[in-house]
Amino acid sequence: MDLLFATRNRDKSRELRELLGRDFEVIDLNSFPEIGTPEEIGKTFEENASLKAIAASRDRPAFAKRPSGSDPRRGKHLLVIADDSGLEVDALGGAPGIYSARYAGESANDAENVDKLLRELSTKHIAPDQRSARFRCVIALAQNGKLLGTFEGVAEGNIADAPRGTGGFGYDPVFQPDGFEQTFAEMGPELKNKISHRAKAIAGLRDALSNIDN
Ligand code: ITT
Repeated sequence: MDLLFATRNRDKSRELRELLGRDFEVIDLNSFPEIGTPEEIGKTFEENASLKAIAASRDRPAFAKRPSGSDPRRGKHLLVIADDSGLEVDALGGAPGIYSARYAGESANDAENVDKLLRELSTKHIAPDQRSARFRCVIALAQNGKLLGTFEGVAEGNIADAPRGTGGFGYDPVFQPDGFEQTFAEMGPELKNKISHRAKAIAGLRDALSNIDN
């Protein structure tokens, strides 16, 4: 099954491909420079995931020019998914939450966001046993400008006192999931993909896709 993933975040795309496996051909917006990215004006992960999926699924002419020379008619009905995700830290009232990607500023990179998070926790003197947090991921599924469903996954854990590990992306080096000694960045993709927020959201998406005749 073909899916257009409405993201330009290559780390998310890589993880989604690993999670969905070979039954799905996933193309992301890096193959469609002409498709614009909507402003993420929603107040929840669900709203932002939905608006990203719906906006991209309206852009039918772009799909007709799909790479790989496949049947352009399929473009009209192409299923579109979008992922809105982030980290909620209890001691910070749920921040950075939906602002995770731009926590340290509009064009902040992963290292700057992680730095800001650790600085906030240390400035507020948050003790190691009060650093509970969760990753939340909502995946929205849309077709022809209509929302077909949203699927949520959550991974509970704690914020480490310093970054550890080189795998993954984003806040992975400081997120230690409950029941594990390693951070997401230390454990490698196989284990992360078994327990992550994104893996749980994908389970719901898979169920929905198995009921769609496309
Ligand atoms: P798109 O909107 O184009 O999909 P984005 O990077 O802007 O890409 P979001 O608005 O959903 O995506 O922001 C998600 C941020 O949350 C992301 O930049 C990471 O910093 C963080 N994040 C999400 N999932 C993560 C994961 O599995 N591991 C580490 N950090 C994650």
